[in-house]
Amino acid sequence: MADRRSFLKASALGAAAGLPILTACAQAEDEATAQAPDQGPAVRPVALATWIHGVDANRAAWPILESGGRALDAVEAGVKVPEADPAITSVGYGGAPDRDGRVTLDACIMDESGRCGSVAFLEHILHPISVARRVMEVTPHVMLVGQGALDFALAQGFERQDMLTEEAEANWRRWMSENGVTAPPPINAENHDTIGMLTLDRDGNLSGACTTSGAAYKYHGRVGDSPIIGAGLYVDNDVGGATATGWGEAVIRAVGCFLVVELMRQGHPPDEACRLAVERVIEKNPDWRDIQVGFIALDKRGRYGGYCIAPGFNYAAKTPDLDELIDAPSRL
Ligand code: SD4
Repeated sequence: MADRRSFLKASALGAAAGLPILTACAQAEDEATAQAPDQGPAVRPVALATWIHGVDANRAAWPILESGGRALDAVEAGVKVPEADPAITSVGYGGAPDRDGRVTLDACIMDESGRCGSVAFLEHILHPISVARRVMEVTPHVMLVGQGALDFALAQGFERQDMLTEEAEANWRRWMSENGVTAPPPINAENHDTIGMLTLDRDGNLSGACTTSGAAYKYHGRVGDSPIIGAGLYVDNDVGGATATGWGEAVIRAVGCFLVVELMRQGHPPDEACRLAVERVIEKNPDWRDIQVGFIALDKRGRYGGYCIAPGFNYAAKTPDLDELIDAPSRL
């Protein structure tokens, strides 16, 4: 990894010096093994996912990627793992409810051709990411919300189920009695562990997915960044993909993931693109010292990186050569 990090640094210096990194990428992107002198070999496949639960998500995605399967199938399979895990309290089943005690889910998915699907404020469905994919594949729309999203899911054969676990309900009741109905949702690094995931398959195609139960004890009806294309997730198969975690309102204000991808398009390597996007979030959010926002990014060549405001954010990376959890560098 040390070598990889120094290679990323070298690329960052190249970008700063105005070297034609993007042009080199574009020329090389059809050849999995192509090498630009200052970039090293392209790496495929790659799975990248936020937080420690990203390790298992990557492992669930890996058999698909390794056998030459599609990035889209891999990214969906990956994020379904935390969606179904009751121990993960801000994704899917077992996620913290809103202040009315209802678990409302946000998710989106994007494929290599720029198609995307999204659901927001969706209740009672174990795998919102699969509903988002269905929105993408069988409707002319990008986004369905609330009751309409639920009706669509049920009509598509998804089962209705209770998503509030006993433990999540007990925590919610305790928080409400200690804080009252008008308190803002708790804002700290631990409150944010959405899964955002990016995959690059053996054919060189990228996909991404992001799914969450959102900020704990949010106002009923609140939607965060995670289902919003460009904010919580963005993929451009010519360039790379990015996904976000943290205080969604701050990410939305900066259109964070679109920004990360555009920075990569300008030639910044993924880690530097994430850092610059965090700087933008900081510029746009005067309360930035009190919040957490983290981005991860994966480019077309299999290079990846992450950056966040406050220490504590980590992400998982898996390639043919490594399977690791990385502490993202932070501004604070
Ligand atoms: C949101 N970005 O709804 C998400 C929060 C998050 O775990 O990361 N939650 O704002």
